[in-house]
Amino acid sequence: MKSIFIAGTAGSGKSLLTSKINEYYTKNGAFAAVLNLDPGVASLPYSCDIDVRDHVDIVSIMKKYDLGPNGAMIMANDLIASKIDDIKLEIDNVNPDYLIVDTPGQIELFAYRSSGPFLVQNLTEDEKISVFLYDGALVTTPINFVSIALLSTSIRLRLGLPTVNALTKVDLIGEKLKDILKWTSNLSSLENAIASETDGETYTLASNILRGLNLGGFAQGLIPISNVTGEGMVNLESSLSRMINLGEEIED
Ligand SMILES: Nc1nc2c(ncn2[C@@H]2O[C@H](COP(=O)(O)OP(=O)(O)OP(=O)(O)O)[C@@H](O)[C@H]2O)c(=O)[nH]1
Ligand SMILES: [Mg+2]
Repeated sequence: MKSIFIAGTAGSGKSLLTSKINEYYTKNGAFAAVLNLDPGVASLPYSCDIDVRDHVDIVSIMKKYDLGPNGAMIMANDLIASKIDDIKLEIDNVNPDYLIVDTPGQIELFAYRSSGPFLVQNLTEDEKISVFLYDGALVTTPINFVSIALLSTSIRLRLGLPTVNALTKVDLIGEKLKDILKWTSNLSSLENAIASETDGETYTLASNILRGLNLGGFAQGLIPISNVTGEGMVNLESSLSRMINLGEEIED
């Protein structure tokens, strides 16, 4: 069983992409299943094979412990981690070829608490990778792009998974896509874009962050996609196949 964790900023398109990848594998004759790890989600664009909401109820947690939504999310994630054996049993019962894991919207609560990385490391023993979603609607300015690249690097550090980077919502950003792709392939074009947008302390901070990010690599191979029009999905799917099957494409 190979697992694909879908991560990214709130609203970046994780759940919709989860459903598209599930459809893709199923259409190609593979046995795929979806695990929803978001205890707070009200509705999803796919039907879950395994759902943490069967194990924790965020509304009851808020009421019972008099917590706000973020406090309840933290407690819910810790509770999910404590139920890992039950969830693993469910995964083993389904036993798909591909397990696609939709992660919670509040990525910082998931990734920076110990429960998120614990779940990622221990839910399955086999190969796992992540897809990190850059929200196309967010990264249209150079400063936002650097900020999300910093977040994505930090999440990579926390989850410790080989990662495919994707840029979602390209159907909404028109000509900006060209700029974003230029920024990812040519560091000096991003530095120039930062210089033309800011100066003083913000410029110095952004340039220093960028230099640090560049040492570890960031936004590598960023794949533009639209979950709505399907644009770029073929590229994402082959990139996933290459990474997860170590070069072996799944058969049509
Ligand atoms: N135009 C466009 N809209 C998208 C795309 N991907 C997602 N959306 C929309 O963006 C909104 C959020 O999508 P979700 O899939 O729920 O995003 P998410 O990352 O799972 O959101 P949270 O779990 O709440 O953080 C929905 O209204 C989607 O229809 C895309 O590629 N293009
Ligand atoms: Mg979601």
